Amino acid sequence: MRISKTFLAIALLLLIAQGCTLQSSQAPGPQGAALSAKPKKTYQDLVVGYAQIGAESEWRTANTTSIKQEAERLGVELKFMDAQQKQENQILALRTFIAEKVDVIGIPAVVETGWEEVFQEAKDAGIPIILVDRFADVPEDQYVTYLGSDFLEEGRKAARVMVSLTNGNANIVELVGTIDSAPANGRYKGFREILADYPLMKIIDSESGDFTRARGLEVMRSMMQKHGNAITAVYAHNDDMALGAIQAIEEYGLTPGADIKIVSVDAAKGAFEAMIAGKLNATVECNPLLGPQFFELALKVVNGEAVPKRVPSIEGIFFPNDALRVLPTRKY
Ligand code: GYE
Repeated sequence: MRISKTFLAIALLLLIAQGCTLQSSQAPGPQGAALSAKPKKTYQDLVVGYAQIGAESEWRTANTTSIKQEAERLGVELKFMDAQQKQENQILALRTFIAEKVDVIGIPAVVETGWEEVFQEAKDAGIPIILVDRFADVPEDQYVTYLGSDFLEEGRKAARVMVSLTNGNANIVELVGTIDSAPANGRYKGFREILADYPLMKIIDSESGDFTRARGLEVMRSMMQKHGNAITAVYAHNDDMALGAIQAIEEYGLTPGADIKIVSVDAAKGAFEAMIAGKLNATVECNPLLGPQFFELALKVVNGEAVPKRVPSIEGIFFPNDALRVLPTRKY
């Protein structure tokens, strides 16, 4: 009896001592949890898979740079794959990351649907998924958090700006982003939500330019052939497509920014240059510099810390008047 009491006391002391050392090397946490917790991972221990969509736009290039630079800065081991805008390639990337047993996966889903099967495979392998930039329409238990912009709100902002630029009276051509992608869906819907109150704001045509400048040019060329002078406004779901449209409008012999008002989304450098040249009337900001927030979330998730299910980015709108002053401060 006596011996076992002494033994218990020593065991208790040892446990407390171990708890103290564990706690001192960790971020503050609940005392009880520290006693049983594994040592926490640091950025240098992290292995992260990032299944990038491609390089379709200035926005995407800036997003890639942000992820790569931040991984480098923090000492995270980053496995980066470029899916060339194809869902099957992104699925392949996820399966590769699962086989390689990465700690966490980040993915901007190229389209919203068709992810359940592979997301479940990651879940079964115990690998958490963080949705970055583009949402995937999957059950809530298949991803830990979604970090990105509010695309619906971006569509609303673009519509409000378009209404004021055209005094509530316009024949609009819409250049839609990648079909079934979260940003295209949100920007499409939010725009219409606001326009519903303005009967003279008409969307006379709408087609996908897949978020690229080349497709924006092609689609706008055919729109000019089809509707010609009837077009008074263009709403492009991103700056690259707007830049393509600007070229098509000039080729047709009209003046972009004056004969045809143009509003786009992203606020990338190319848009500022176009605004300075008077060819673009406004751009709604969508922030691609998600690296710092992404890796912070990744580390928390891997260490079992709570993260919000939705982490939004803060964004504004820019006009030609600000463009000269703001351009030198832009990081993308
Ligand atoms: O607006 C566009 C890019 O998903 C928010 O993708 C992103 C969009 C961005 O290609 O330029």
